[in-house]
Amino acid sequence: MSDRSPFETDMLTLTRFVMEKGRKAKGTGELTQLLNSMLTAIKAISSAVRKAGLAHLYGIAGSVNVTGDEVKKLDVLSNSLVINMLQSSYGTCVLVSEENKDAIITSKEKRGKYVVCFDPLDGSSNIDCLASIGTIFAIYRKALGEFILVERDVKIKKKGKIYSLNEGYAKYFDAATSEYVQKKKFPEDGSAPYGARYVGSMVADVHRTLVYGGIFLYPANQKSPKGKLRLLYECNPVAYIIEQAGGMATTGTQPVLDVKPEDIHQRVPLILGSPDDVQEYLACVQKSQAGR
Ligand code: P6P
Repeated sequence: MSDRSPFETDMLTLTRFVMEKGRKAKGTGELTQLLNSMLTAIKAISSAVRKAGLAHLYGIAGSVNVTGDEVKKLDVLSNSLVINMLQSSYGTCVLVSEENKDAIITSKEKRGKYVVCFDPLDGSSNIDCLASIGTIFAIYRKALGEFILVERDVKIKKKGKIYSLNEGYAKYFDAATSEYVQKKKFPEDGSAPYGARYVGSMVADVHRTLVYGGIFLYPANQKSPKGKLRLLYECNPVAYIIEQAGGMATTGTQPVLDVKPEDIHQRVPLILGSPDDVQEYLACVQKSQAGR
């Protein structure tokens, strides 16, 4: 293993990949600059998370965000890092952050053509126990509203062997979810039961689902009648990636990506993963709705 840093070699870093693709696209370079600014913010967040224990960055920042989640010090730091880096990229016009009640409008002199919606530190409830956490972001070009694919050729398995949801809320589950979980634990065809995995950081649970296959569920339940996850900066980004990889992402009644946003912090139920697994869940929904 070379002891030289990536900067001394021609190792393809993500920064270099973005610049290579940007050059080939022969565009204005605005998206390249925006992506590299985002990457710099994420590297700074990653560094802060690694040093959090030493830098006393653990613990609650003493406030709650717009959707009622306790805000941790690293949340506050991560949010300001992303906002500052994105606005200084001269590529954004509007920012939507999980940590800010209102959309953030970029000043005229720094304004560009992209809207960026992000959760600066997803999974923050797991910060203190060092579980996987991460930054989720979606880039919408002003007036087109499309995601920019930044990773090619990733494909999800047609069917997996893992189901992922918070079973602590079993008492709140609707009939379809209860039936589906029962099928995973006690398969009627005598096949092996599914494994259960739940990190509690969507970014980690969805990434594992993409890589290993299976299904992630944060459905509506009696505790969260509309689901918990936010459409613009949690559900849409991961739904797009999963669909691009050949998977499915649904609210239980419609594809996530077909939902017309009504509020920047709107919540929707989210069920996503391998197509055969999501279809099996939808069959439980249809059965429940038919009252069978
Ligand atoms: P629960 C993290 O706080 C988060 O927003 C998502 O990353 C995660 O999937 C979900 O909430 C976990 O919620 O209710 O299971 O603790």
